[in-house]
Amino acid sequence: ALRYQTGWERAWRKPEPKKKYDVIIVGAGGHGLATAYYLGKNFGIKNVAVIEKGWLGGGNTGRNTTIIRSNYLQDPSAAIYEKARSLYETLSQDLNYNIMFSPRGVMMLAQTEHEIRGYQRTAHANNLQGVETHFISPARVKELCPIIELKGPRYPVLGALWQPRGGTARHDAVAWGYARACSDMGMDIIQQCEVTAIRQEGGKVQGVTTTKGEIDCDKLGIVVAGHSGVLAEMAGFRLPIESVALQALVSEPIKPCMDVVVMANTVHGYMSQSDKGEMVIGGGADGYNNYTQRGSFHHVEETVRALVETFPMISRLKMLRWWGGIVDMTGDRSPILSKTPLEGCFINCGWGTGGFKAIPGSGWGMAELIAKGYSPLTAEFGLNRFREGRFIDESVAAGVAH
Ligand code: FAD
Ligand code: PYC
Repeated sequence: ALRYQTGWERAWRKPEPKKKYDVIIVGAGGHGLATAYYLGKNFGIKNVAVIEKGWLGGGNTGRNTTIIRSNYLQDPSAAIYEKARSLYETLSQDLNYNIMFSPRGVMMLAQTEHEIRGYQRTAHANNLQGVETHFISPARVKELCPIIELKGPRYPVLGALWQPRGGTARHDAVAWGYARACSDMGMDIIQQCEVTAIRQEGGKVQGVTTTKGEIDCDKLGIVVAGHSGVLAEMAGFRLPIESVALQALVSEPIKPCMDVVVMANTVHGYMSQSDKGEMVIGGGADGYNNYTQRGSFHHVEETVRALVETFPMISRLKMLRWWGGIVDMTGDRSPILSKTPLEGCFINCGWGTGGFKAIPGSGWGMAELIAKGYSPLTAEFGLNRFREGRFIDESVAAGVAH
């Protein structure tokens, strides 16, 4: 039947690069595309190119397990993650593209006394920040997710931090929706085009050298996740970032058995069920720096062990696909959205294991930073915080072991 499906319009144009743009964004992941979108939508800046070395959404944006939540501890984090979560609520309508946002609820299990205290603290902080979360009892955990084993062979479930409006969305639809909207505004998304050098004169950015030639710009945004260190080196500065592999896997599809997202951070595993019925699974990041888009064997073993003890009914499931992405980790597990030592050059990175949920808020703030030189959403996430010791410690909220 698909034979007759011809003449479809391209969702986004396939342009050749122009000689010069007002703004170039390097990296067509969710954060780069959202930045371009809000530059156009909120500030009318549309002479923009998004340059991508592979295919758009082919980095971590298309490799993640799509968990969306905003249950972070510190005020600047809650502000940007909740801005993102609230934009996700209406993103399908905004982009006229179904991103399948599913606010089914996210729970983070407390399996030690220490975690109970940590999550109760977060619930109190979230209530002050206007983010709805609750610390719930083991009985309520079982009610929300009947397939959980509360006793556990190693760690019992003692409660959970529950965010009822957290959930999931279709990851590549987020990239595709933003890409189509950017292209419709006249922006150029240039794929299969690697940035190989950043050109500068007198301390100010001039443009980039790419595999499709030299392209000039007034302003440059570096939004390349696991390759941030590489691009920063091209621009002449260093970043407090490490790149490591984080892996995920999905099972064969089964009947609906779980309609919430569960993260079990003490035993290091998390799971949700996709609309197709596959169980979507992930665990901790690898313990050594690398640029491979696949994870280590010992981590996947640890992840599967953790999930089998939390959900014994999955012990016979067959796994279908297994992949990895390169995540960019900062020491305080918070992102960097910042001006850089090179005038006109901005950077958005350090989202590590948890940036999918942040895409709309990050794009919103980054666009404001590039357009106006300041954004209240990004102000605390500058590079200077590392020099000044103003860390935004989110190692508990990051959830994923690292
Ligand atoms: P990317 O999507 O990686 O985009 C960067 C782009 O830059 C890439 O497409 C790359 O090709 C391009 N690029 C790099 N170098 C160059 C160059 N020289 N020239 C041109 N282009 C270049 N987050 C959550 O919130 N929830 C989750 O459940 C979750 N699960 C995850 C599970 C896994 C297995 C992984 C790997 C990550 C997970 N994350 C999760 C994290 C999330 O995926 C990332 O934080 C987020 O997708 C980063 O988006 P990005 O746009 O910054 O990067
Ligand atoms: O940030 O919620 C998250 C997450 C879950 C799995 C990977 N990251």
